[in-house]
Amino acid sequence: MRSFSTRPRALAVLLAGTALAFSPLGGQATAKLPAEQLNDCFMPSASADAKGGRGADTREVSPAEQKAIEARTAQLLKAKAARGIAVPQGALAAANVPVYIHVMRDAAGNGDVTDTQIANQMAVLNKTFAGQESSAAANTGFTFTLAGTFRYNNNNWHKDKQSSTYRKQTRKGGANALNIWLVDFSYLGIATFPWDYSRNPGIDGIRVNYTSLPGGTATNYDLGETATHEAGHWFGLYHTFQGGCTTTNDSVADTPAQGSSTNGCPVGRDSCSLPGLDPIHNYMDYSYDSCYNQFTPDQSTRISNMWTAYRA
Ligand SMILES: [Ca+2]
Ligand SMILES: [Ca+2]
Ligand SMILES: [Zn+2]
Repeated sequence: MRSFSTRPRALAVLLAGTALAFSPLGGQATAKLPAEQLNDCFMPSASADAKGGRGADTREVSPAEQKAIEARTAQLLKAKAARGIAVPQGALAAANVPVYIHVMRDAAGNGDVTDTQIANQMAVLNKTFAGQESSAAANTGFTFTLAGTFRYNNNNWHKDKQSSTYRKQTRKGGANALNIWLVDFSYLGIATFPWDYSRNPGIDGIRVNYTSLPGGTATNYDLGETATHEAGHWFGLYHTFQGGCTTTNDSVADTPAQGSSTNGCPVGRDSCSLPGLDPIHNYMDYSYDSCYNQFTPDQSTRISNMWTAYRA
C-alpha cells in the first residue's frame, strides 16, 4: 500500500501488538479474526494534516512468509504448466484487465470524481504498465479497460468503514478483474495480494484515495500513480524496500536493495551498501508521482508469473 506521511497510530499498535501474521491487506483471512475487527485499524485520522507524504505503510510479510509464498507460487506454476496453462518459455503473460471503479461518495455527494478523471486514471494505468514513462521501463504487456463505474452514497463506505462488507457487496468480476474503490481515508491506497485471493475473493482489489486521481487535490500525489502502485501490489509486487538491505529484499533481482522508503525524489539516494542506487523512480517505492517512471523487466516477469499462478 501507499500511505500519507502519518498513518493512524492504531495500525502501528495493532501490528506491533500481535504475534499473528495477519496484515491490514490481504491477510485478514489468515488471521482468522472477524474482518470487521480489523477494520478499526483503517479508521481515518480525519485530519487534513495527515496528508502530504507517504509514511511507513506496509503489508507486513515476514521473510518466512515471503519464502513460503515464493515456494507456493513455484508449485502452482509447475502444476499449471502440467495442465497446459503456462506461458511459453521466454514469453510473458499478458492480458487485458477489466477494471471496475467504485466511487464511494458520502451522503452529501462528497468524494465524487468526474468521468474525465476516471478516463485519465485509466490512461495512466495503461501508460505506466506499458513502460511509457522511461526508456528504462519495462512494458509489462498488461492493459486495462474500464468495465464499469459505480457510484454510491454512504457515509461509512466513503470513509472506508466496514470495508470488508462494502467490498463484498460491490465487487465485480473474477480473479482477473481489478476493482478500485475510491474512498476518503488517511492512506493514499491499500491493496490485496494475489496469493490471498482464493481465501477471500470478495475483498480482492485496491482502495485508493479519491484525491490521488489525475486532477485531484493530493499534492505531489495527484497524477494517478497511486493506482499504479496499488495495482503493482495487486499483481504481486512488493515494495522495493521490502526486506531492507538484504539480497532477497523484494524477490526481484533488478531492483537494487533499499534500506527504507523514499520520500520526494532524492536523485542519487543510496540507502544500502549493496550494489546499485536506490530505485527511487520505481512505482513500488514511495516517491512523488512526478518521480515515478518505471517497473523493471524482472518486476514484469514477476507480474507475469503471479498472474499465471493466481489470476489466469
Ligand atoms: Ca531487489
Ligand atoms: Ca546501494
Ligand atoms: Zn504499497
